[in-house]
Amino acid sequence: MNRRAYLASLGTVTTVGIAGCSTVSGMFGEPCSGDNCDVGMTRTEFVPETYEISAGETVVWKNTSEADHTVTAYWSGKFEEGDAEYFATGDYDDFETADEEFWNEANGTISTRETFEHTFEVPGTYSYVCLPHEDGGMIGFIEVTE
Ligand SMILES: [Cu+2]
Repeated sequence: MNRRAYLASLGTVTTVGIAGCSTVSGMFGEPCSGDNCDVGMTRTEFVPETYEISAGETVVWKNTSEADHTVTAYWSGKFEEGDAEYFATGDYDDFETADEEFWNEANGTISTRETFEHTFEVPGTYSYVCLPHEDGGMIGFIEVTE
């Protein structure tokens, strides 16, 4: 094979590879990779659905999809495991406020490539939801061990 033909075939392979990748991430989202985030998002799921950490560690969510999402903790008032701090994109203090702000004003979302983080001090299992995709089952869990 001469050099020109070799480069031409290389170019074809590379183009196909990139097109395949961007289609997958664009349409379906992708998991986080590297040190930038822990939980990624597809159009209708948190990836991974369950994420485990030790108390005192910080979880970073990143919207790795093309859709807007929320990360909204699924409890109100006092958390059953102790005085854990409530967490939600938009930094609301409770689920009712986050729910109202989203459905009335579309507030509290994170857009493509935006991140949200929360430090978990109290051990326990935390469930959270994406408000616009709750019906589609977009629910996630953070397992915090001692
Ligand atoms: Cu969502």
